[in-house]
Amino acid sequence: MSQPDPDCLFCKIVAGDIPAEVVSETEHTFAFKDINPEAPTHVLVIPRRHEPDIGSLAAADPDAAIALLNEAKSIADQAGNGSYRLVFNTGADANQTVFHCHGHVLAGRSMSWPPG
Ligand code: DGP
Repeated sequence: MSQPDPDCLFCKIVAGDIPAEVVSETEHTFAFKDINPEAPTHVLVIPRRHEPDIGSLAAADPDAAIALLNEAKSIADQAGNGSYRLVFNTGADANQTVFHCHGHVLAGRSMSWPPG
């Protein structure tokens, strides 16, 4: 298991050092409400282990990556009618601002394509 990054915001949320509205906890994952919701349901699903993005998580710990996808579906299923968007902003040009892997589970409203 990799060590938490002491400078990482989401590692601090997993550790309970920064408060968050927790939605679920599993062996591999931790989920909490986004502080700036963009939909009626906007939950961040993250791995407990510190990896910067979904690609590095899948390479380092495939079980954790699969667990994250399963938990995202579970959260979306609880949100409503089966329609949801799962977004992994990856890299600064894709608007990733927190470099601890996270999937945005967005549901509860109609969405357009392409995203901005
Ligand atoms: P991204 O741009 O994909 O890196 O998304 C980061 C998200 O993290 C953004 O939607 C806002 C959310 N966020 C940032 N700081 C906090 C925080 O302290 N608490 C919570 N709950 N969410 C946060």
